[in-house]
Amino acid sequence: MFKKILIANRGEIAVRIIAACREMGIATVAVYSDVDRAALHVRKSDEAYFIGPAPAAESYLRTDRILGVAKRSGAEAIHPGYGFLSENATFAQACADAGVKFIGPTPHSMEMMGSKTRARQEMEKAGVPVVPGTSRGLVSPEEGEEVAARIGYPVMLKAAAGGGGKGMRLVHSREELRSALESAQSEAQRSFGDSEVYIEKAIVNPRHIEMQVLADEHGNTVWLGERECSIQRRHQKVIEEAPSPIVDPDMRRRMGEVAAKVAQAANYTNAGTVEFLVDREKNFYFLEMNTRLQVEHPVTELTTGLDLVHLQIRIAAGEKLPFRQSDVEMRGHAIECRVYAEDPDNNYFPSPGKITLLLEPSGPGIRRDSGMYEGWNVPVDYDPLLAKLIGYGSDRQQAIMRLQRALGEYLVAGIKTNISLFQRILGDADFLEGKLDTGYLDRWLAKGNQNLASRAPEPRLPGVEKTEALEAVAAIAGGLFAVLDPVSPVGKNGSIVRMGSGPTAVPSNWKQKGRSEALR
Ligand code: MV4
Repeated sequence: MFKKILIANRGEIAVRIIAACREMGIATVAVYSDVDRAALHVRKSDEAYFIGPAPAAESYLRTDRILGVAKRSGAEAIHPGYGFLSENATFAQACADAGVKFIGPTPHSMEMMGSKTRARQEMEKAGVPVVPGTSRGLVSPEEGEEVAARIGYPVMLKAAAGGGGKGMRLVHSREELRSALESAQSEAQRSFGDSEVYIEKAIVNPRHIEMQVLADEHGNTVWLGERECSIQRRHQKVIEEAPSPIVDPDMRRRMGEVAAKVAQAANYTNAGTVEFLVDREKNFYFLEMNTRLQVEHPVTELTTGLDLVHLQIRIAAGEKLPFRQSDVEMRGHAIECRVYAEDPDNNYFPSPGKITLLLEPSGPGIRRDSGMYEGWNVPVDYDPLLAKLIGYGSDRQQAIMRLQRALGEYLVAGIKTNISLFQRILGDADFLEGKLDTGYLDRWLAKGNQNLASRAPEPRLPGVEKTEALEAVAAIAGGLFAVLDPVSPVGKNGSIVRMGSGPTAVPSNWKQKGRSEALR
C-alpha cells in the first residue's frame, strides 16, 4: 500500500480524499494556489505545497509543478479528484513516466473515452446500444442531411471532443441543418481545437442515468447501481439520487451488465461511470464514460455501503477487488444536494466572499461533504461548489424528509447559496413522484418563479404538514442564533447586522428575522 498520496485538487473532494487516506493510514500531500492558502484541504492535509497563482492554468493544471511536488514530498501516487487534470490522458501518462501512480484508469482508456466518436465506434463493436447516428465526423452538410433523413428529425449535432453540451445543436428540420452544422463546427473548433461534429437522433426530454463501475487490474469488473442525474441546469447537475425512481431490478441488471461491457471493451481499470440517455419507453443508450471519481459518488457509497475512494486507492495499489458482483447489495435511498456559492435570486450568479457564520446539519441519515468553514473566504476563481448535503433513508420519502430537516438547519451567512432552492424543489409534486427528466429544472424554475410571484402554497410531502415542520425548524435555527450571537440577528442579505451591545438591545422582531431567514 502507498505510504503517501498527493491530492491534485481542492475543495470538498480534496477533503474527501484526505479523509480516506487518513482512515487507511496514508500520509497526504495537498497543493494549493495563492487564493487557497487558508483552504480546508490545506489545513487537513499532513503537508501542503504552494503551486502558483489563482488561475487554474497556472496552478491546479500545471503538470510540471504537481509532479515536482510529488517528487519533493516523496508521494508515490496522485489522486486527481474530479475536474482539473482528472480526465487528462497526457497528465496520466506524465505521472507514469515520472514513476508516480495515477489513481485512475490508464491513459489508453482515457483517450478512448475522450473522443465521443471513437468511443461510439468501440461501443458499437462491443455490442453496446448507442443512439442511432454516425460514429465519424460529418464530412459535408449533404451527408448530415442524408443521415438525418434516415434516422428522422429531430437530430442532435455533437462535437466529438465535447461533453457538457459545448458544440451541441438540436436540429428540428432539414432547413436548419446546414447553418447548425456550421455553427457547431466553429464552436467545437473554438472550444476544443477540433471541429469534428457527428450526428445522433435526438432523444426528446431524456433522463440522464449513470452506472458506477469499478475494475481492478486483474480483470475483475463490477457495477454498483445507477444514479439518477436528470436534475441539472446548463449541464450542471444540481440534485442526484440513487437508486433512480424509474429503474427496477431487471433494468438495473441489464444496465449494469452493459456498463461492465463498456468498461471491459475499454480495458478499464479503477472507478468509472457509464452515462446513459433513457427515453420515455425506458430504452437506454450509451452516451459517454466519465473516467474519474464523480461529484455524486456519495449516493452510491450510501446505497452500497462501499467506500469508493478506499477502493480506488486499493485498486491503484494493485489489489484485487475484495468482493464479487454477487456480493454487492443495494439498500435504501440517497439524495444529494450540491450546495453552490451562487445567488438564486440573481440568475444563479456566483457569490464569493467571506463566510461570516456557518451552522451545519448532521444527525440521522445525513452526510455532509464540505470544503468550507466559518471565516473562510470563498474565492471566485474556481467552481462554486461549497459542499454536498446527502440524505439517506430506508426509502425515498425518508431520505427526502431527512434532507428537508437538514436543509432547514443549514445556515451559511455572508455569501449567497442555493440552499433555499433545494427546500423548494424537495416539496415539488413532480419531484416527489419521481417524474424527472433533463428538462425538469428549467420547467420548474419557470413555474417556480410564477408560484413565488403569486405566493401559491407549496406542495407537501404526503402526511407531513410542511408549514408546521418548516416553522419548527426555523424556530430551532432562531434559537441557535440566540445562543451563538444574541446581539447579531441575520440581515436581509444574509450578512450579520450589528444591533447593539447586549441581549437587551435585541429588537423585538429579531426572532422573526431569524425565521424568515431560515425559510428563505
Ligand atoms: C443528447 C440529448 C438528446 N439526444 N443526445 C448533453 C450533454 C452531453 N454530454 C449530452 N447531452 C445530451 N445529449 C441525444 N442524442 C440530450 C442531451 C442533454 C442532456 C444530457 C444529459 C444531462 C442533461 C442534458 C441536458 C440537455 C440535453
